[in-house]
Amino acid sequence: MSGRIEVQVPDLGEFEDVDVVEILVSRGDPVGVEDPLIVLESDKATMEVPSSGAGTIAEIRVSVGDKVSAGDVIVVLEGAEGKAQTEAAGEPEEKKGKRRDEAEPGKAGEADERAREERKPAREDEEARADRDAESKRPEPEREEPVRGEPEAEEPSAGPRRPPESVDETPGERVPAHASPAVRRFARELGVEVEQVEGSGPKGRILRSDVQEHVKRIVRTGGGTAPPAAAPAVDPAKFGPVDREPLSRLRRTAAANLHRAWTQVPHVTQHDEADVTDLETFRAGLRDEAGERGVKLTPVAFVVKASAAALLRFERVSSQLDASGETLLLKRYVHVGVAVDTPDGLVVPVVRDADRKGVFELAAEIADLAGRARSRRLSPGEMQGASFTVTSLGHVAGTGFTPIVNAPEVAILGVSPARIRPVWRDGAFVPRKLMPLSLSYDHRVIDGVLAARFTAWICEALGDLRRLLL
Ligand code: CAO
Repeated sequence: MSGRIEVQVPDLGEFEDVDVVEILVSRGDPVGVEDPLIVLESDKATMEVPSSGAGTIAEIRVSVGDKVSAGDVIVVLEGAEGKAQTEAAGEPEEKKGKRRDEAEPGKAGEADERAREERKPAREDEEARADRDAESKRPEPEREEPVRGEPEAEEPSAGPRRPPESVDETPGERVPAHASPAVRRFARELGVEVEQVEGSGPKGRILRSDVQEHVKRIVRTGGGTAPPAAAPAVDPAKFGPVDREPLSRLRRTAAANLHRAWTQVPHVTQHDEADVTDLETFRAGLRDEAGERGVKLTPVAFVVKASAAALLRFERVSSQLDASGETLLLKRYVHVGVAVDTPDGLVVPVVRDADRKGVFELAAEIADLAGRARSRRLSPGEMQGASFTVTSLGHVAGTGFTPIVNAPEVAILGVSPARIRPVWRDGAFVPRKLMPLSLSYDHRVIDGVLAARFTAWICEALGDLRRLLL
């Protein structure tokens, strides 16, 4: 028979006035026998209503939020082949069993199979839309769908109609992995096991946005590891007066970069101390000459100089991983970034070819870059292309810190204030000026031994500047 078929809600047993929570088809969709049309949800169960015939959806008579009972018309099929479902409402179980047999693959006919294939994209759009609506309006329905790579032969259109499933209603207890068919399909497409997703919908149901958040967290944390639970939202104004200070664009950008580097780069920090007693004597002796040149010669210029020399000797520290993470790009230049503290946040201008510059030139360039960073007059190009970064708190305080690698670079050297300390030498304590250095590095690229040798080499060079000539 071919013509129009009104598909009705089948016998729902004890249920009446059941909520329509999802429409799985759109007008114009071709459907096959037993293809799910809508999802119903009572307070105890959810179920799909399958099509009783094959054809094209001419009308959809229900909307999400409607209440339906057995016999209500859901959709009208055009060019339909199959039986009007008038009989289905209240038909005896044996008959339903027979109808299920008719719908088995091979028996439903090739036309049905083709129809199912053709309508997939349109239906998925509809599902996606329905899910988005659902997130703001209603609880998500549940239905068993193949997960974890179960074969597509489990497609609902080919399988028997499922009876209503009972839902654990224990108050406060989270029902595991409740998600709509569309959400489960969406999760499958992204390779996500829906059981792993934390549901934020009513009764812990998993929404499309939960799957998206889950994937975002995995990407942010570099994959594999379980995402940390979000910090609880606490309103500090409950405990006293609070002022609000919007973050500058620069701070927000820096925060995003720091967070990405912190979560994606496996960091280790190597601490060491440089004996800068002789360096400080030498630096003090250069004060007049530096003044004549209009330069303030601070320890930072010496640290940059020693780092540049070390980078020439330890080429792996001057590298980065390519996008695939499988190839190391060794940089045949020595551009050193110097972190500058500005009122708007941290900025890292870059001293080009630091290995070819003397300490006066380095000191002048660092002062110039720092001054322009603070007055926001750096060009973007002046903050790019570093092979390594030096970050100094030497003018502030502290005995060491763990800087965050300025990715895609693989190492950063933190400098803390030099202080006179007792050092055991030749059977006695002698006063020496020691400067703490903290090298944070990307452990994917740099092994601990390399990091220790690299840092020790810088300490030796700062301890005896003649080493820079070797
Ligand atoms: N030990 C002892 N004294 C040090 C020192 C050290 N390691 N490093 C610098 N100093 C002294 C300088 O000699 C100078 O002393 P005088 O004024 O007596 O001559 C004083 O500290 C101030 O130096 P400065 O700040 O003018 O210049 P600088 O070369 O030391 O630093 C710059 C320049 C741009 C690196 C610095 O101003 C800056 O912005 N640092 C902040 C970096 C930062 O915030 N990093 C983030 C850390 S977390 O990743």
